[in-house]
Amino acid sequence: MDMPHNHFKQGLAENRLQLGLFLGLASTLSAEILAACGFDFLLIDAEHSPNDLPSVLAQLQAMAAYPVSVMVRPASHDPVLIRQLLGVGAQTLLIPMVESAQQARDLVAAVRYPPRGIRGVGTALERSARWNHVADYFAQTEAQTCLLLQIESCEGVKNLDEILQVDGVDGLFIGPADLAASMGYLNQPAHPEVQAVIEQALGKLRGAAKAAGIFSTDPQLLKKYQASGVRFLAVGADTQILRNAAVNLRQGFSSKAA
Ligand code: 3PY
Ligand code: MG
Repeated sequence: MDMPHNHFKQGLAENRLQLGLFLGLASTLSAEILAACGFDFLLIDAEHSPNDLPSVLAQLQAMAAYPVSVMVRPASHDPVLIRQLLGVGAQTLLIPMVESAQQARDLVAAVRYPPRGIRGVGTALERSARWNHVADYFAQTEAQTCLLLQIESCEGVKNLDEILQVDGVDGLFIGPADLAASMGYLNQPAHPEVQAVIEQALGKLRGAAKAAGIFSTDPQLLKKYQASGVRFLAVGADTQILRNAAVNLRQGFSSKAA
């Protein structure tokens, strides 16, 4: 059988804006519902959400039949965890809290097989190779893997120029919440000083070989980010959509009996 194609990576290469949502509900049902809603990518979050390897696998399986790209955000840079996530079939990884070129190089090595990297070989046991049904798996896997790193601290911003030079990184994603916290503006991602740093970082990424991405739910900020050349945008989270829809529904009713 054919190697699964990474449409998200292709979209970035063709300069097509990729719109997505974070998935934090750790539910195959809600993942499958959202998979049919027209987003380019859905990001299974295992950094802040209660997702583990089996729940990531189950959601990948639930969404496999739908025309959506799936990304996974692991909780750490651990190459063992990264190997396992790639093994269950994640093709695009978003790695949080990358602060140096060395960390970026280590992460590139974690997603590549020797001699270019350190990923362990076990395709007979792995969904990534469809248990060896994909005949030319080793020839194709690097081209179908997409590595995205999060820049979300003062240190990461300081080292952005060097991180941008690291071969094998496909995109850099600004995390406004953590960046704001790192700058001393906890819970104020829209603070003008935070926005100035984000603008500067996006300016460096414009025209660079690596795609820029960011998260926001603020329509004004999203417009601004889009105008500054961002190629992948996370515009919400399943948890937040559910919460807001439930609050709005409830608010439409009076508590008083007629
Ligand atoms: C952040 O804002 O810190 C994120 O990781 C997601 O956008
Ligand atoms: Mg973050």
